[in-house]
Amino acid sequence: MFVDKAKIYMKAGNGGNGFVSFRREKYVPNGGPDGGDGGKGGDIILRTDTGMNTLVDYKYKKHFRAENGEGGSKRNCHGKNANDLVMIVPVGTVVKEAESGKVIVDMNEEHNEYVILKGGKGGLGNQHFATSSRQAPRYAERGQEGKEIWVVLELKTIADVGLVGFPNAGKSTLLSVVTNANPKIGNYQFTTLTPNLGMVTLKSGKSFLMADIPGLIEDAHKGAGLGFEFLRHIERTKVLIHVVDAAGTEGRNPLVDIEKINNELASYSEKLAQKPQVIAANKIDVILEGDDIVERIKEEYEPNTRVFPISAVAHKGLDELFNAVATMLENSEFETIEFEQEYFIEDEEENYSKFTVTKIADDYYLVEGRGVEKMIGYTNIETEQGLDFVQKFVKEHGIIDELKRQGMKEGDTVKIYDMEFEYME
Ligand SMILES: Nc1nc2c(ncn2[C@@H]2O[C@H](COP(=O)(O)OP(=O)(O)OP(=O)(O)O)[C@@H](O)[C@H]2O)c(=O)[nH]1
Ligand SMILES: [Mg+2]
Repeated sequence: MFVDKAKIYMKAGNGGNGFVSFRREKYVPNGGPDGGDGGKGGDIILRTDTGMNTLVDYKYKKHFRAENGEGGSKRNCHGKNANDLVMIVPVGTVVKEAESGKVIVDMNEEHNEYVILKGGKGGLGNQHFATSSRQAPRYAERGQEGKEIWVVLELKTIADVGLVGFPNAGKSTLLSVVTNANPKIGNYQFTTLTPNLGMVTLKSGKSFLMADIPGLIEDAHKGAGLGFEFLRHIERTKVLIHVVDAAGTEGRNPLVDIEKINNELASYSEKLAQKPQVIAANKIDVILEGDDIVERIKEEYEPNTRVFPISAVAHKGLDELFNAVATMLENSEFETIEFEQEYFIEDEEENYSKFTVTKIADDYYLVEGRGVEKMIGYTNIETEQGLDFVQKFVKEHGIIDELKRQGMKEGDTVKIYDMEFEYME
């Protein structure tokens, strides 16, 4: 089965919690804090493997979670870091955020390993929170939550040459006669349902990879037919061979066909429309005598786009066509088409500045958030300086504004982790 799209969920491991404990030794009545740190949660890593060429592995199993880090323990014992979860994808997989469709990473040849989700950091044990005036901190940091995300994996085959054209134009036939690929060929529309790939090897020994996709029809970009979905497979090919049924065996006008396909390409993307193209005027074995259709196509499109009369079935004109394509591949400078990152998984900083305020009773509010928690952990609020610092922090981070918005008045209590404050204007 050829699966070229999959929607999956992934979550990095949570960090282990820091630990609260105190040394107990003979002859030492009140030992210092010795709670160890939590271990780091596992990352989710994407890795390409050239031996893999479909996304079938992601069709049935859809949830992927990396392990959580172990909690810290007494006697400064550090919790174990979790193993990373490595997910293997085919080369050419583009990973997009599921909801927005924005690109996170393009797993092309150069980008063969990518940490998509970082595991949560382990929380610090209480040993880190001792200060000269606060020697027995009963506080330890919680492990950071591993990030999670739904993504769509899309396999965009990396072929040098792509075949486009109406259904029944002879694309699959052409692929089958010059490569060892064995695509389905039939005299009915949409014989090809999934993309096919084949290696073309010329007499000169040169070779390139060619992709055949289902036929396009007019209004394909509005959802008609099948082919439009598959255009992404030829988005990064270097040259397009536009196959047209020059004999008009289905009663259509080849000149109109070419124009319609070009319009469909342009409505998919400007890049596709601008791609170097040659026209393969196919089925010349059945063109009626005296029909000058090939000349008329040439008149319309040459010299910008070269036109090659061929017969895929009768193996006519194929050397000329493919030699010209090979020369185009050789002589032109092609930028490697890479999909640039458009979606950035929320970074640390942002995470730290987030907080939530919950109204628990009429005069009682709860403030939570990683940045807030850390601030409280580090601050010795038993000193005036420490208290000042907390006040400044909650003001500057918009926490007071939010509390007021939820109705806090003078005299109400605000709980921030293990601290309670009375609000005064
Ligand atoms: N006479 C003649 N028939 C051809 C030639 N090339 C292909 N055909 C026929 O045209 C029909 C369609 O060929 P396919 O190769 O399946 O066409 P396709 O473009 O891949 O079609 P879709 O997969 O539906 O998009 C088949 O019956 C082929 O035998 C040719 O050069 N001459
Ligand atoms: Mg086909």
